[in-house]
Amino acid sequence: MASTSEIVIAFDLYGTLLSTESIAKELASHFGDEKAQSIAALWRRFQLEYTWRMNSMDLYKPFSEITNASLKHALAESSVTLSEEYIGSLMKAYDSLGTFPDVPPGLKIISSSPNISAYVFSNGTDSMVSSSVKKSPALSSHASVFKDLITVEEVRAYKPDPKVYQHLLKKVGKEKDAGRVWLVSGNPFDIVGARSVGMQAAWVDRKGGHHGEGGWTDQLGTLAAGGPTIIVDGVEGAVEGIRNWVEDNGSRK
Ligand SMILES: *[C@@H]1O[C@H](CO)[C@@H](O)[C@H](O)[C@H]1NC(C)=O
Ligand SMILES: *[C@@H]1O[C@H](CO)[C@@H](O)[C@H](O)[C@H]1NC(C)=O
Ligand SMILES: *[C@H]1O[C@H](CO)[C@@H](O)[C@H](O)[C@H]1NC(C)=O
Repeated sequence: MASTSEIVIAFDLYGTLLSTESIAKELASHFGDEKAQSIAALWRRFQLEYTWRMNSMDLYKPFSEITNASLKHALAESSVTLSEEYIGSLMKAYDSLGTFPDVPPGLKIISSSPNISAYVFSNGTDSMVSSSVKKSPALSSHASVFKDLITVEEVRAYKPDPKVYQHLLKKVGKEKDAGRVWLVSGNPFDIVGARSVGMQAAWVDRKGGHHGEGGWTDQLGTLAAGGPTIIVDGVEGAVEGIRNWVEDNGSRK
């Protein structure tokens, strides 16, 4: 029983463990709240769109270059410009992001649970992800919880390309046992991607219940292998929810 009870959890980094709110605030100091919000939303949209377009074209560039180019697209759509220097400082801000409040208690549970193995799993590059984890004031004190920082750099493709999740499964030694590996992510496309290679997935819906927004609305799962295994309100809820799910379903295989 002991050997079958290991729980492997891979956490998405940006938007799941680390909040990019400080970057939006930085933009707000430059453009005012309203404009900054629409630029940040466009930036995020183009960032995702660019990674998916690169996947479709079978091309790869590091995430920092995607981020840089997609910001310029968002600025151009909004008819504003920023100096290269300022863009550089915005991108540096990725090294000092804060965690969401539910993250430290979740990681604390993991640090006292020998049967949980935790990983960071990101489409950033190795160096970007390791600076984000080590330099984030809030996350660095918990960095030892993670057994490894796994990125897409070696695979040269972005989520939700199945190669990316297969790389994760290989790195955690569960290539033949995807159903025992969990992804925790706030990104619906990431959840659907993980499910379609047979992994379990906990979707972090921080808006759920708070503002009457939130809830799983993504429909692509109905055309693929389904949506989230469980829906949770944060990282602490994810760790608890996964533990409960494994206890209820663990003997099933
Ligand atoms: C993991 O360990 C905790 C105690 O640290 C225990 O409550 C839980 O049942 C274990 N889970 C599994 C799946 O073995
Ligand atoms: C962003 O891209 C431009 C080229 O378009 C390059 O000159 C600049 O150094 C890049 N900035 C960062 C921070 O990577
Ligand atoms: C991928 O990772 C980047 C950087 O790790 C992050 O900003 C984003 O939320 C993730 N989602 C994408 C683009 O797949």
